[in-house]
Amino acid sequence: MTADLFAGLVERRDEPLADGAWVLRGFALDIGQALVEDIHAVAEHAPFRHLVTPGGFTMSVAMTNCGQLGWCSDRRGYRYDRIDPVSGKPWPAMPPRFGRLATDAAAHAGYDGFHPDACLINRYTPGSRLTLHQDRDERDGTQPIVSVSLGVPAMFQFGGNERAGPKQRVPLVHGDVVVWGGASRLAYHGVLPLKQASHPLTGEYRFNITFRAARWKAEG
Ligand code: MD3
Ligand code: FE
Repeated sequence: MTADLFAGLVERRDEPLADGAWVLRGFALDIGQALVEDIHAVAEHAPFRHLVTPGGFTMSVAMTNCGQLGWCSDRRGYRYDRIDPVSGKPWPAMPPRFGRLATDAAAHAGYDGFHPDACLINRYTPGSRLTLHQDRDERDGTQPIVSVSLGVPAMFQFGGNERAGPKQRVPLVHGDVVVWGGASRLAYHGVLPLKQASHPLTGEYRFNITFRAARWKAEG
């Protein structure tokens, strides 16, 4: 109810973030509740879990996946896998609403024909964070990544192509979509520790969905 009330009041606008990267404010706002319901449906089949990094640290962010390929981490490394190692079964299919949103958002930012085969869902509780990293487990750097923020707001950190370079801080709130491509595709980024807060649709949680074309390879 509250979400619907605000849906018409929050501004939709496109903000350039860096070369090739756009923040589409409120792009997913009108389907926010449906997306949260889809996340819960995915998590019934592939529960959220805390992955271990190759260095032996347990991540504070809980993760699950849907779509053909899921991002996995353990002591052996990072990889994309067709099978959920927890259930031993393929990841749940990507909800049709997810695929449409990813393709529409990418096209809106100038990346036509984006068809993700991998969808990683991150779940944050107060204090959860993602330390500065690059996303480079995908085969083709010409394909963008689309990310959707839901629930409690977070402070995103966005740097350049070197870990030690200058960083901008970008607040991301419920319904915001970010498209990362082109010259920004290998930029360092992270999420600062989530603050304690409550959102009418997610309680104390923040969810972030990222869409990737993990195995996609350009012709020629
Ligand atoms: C910048 N997730 O799952 S996507 C991740 O809020 C991740 O959970 C963030 O970073 C989160 O890997 C939001 C942000 C993102 C993704 C890909 C990028 C930023 C990027 C690629 C290049 C530059
Ligand atoms: Fe990332």
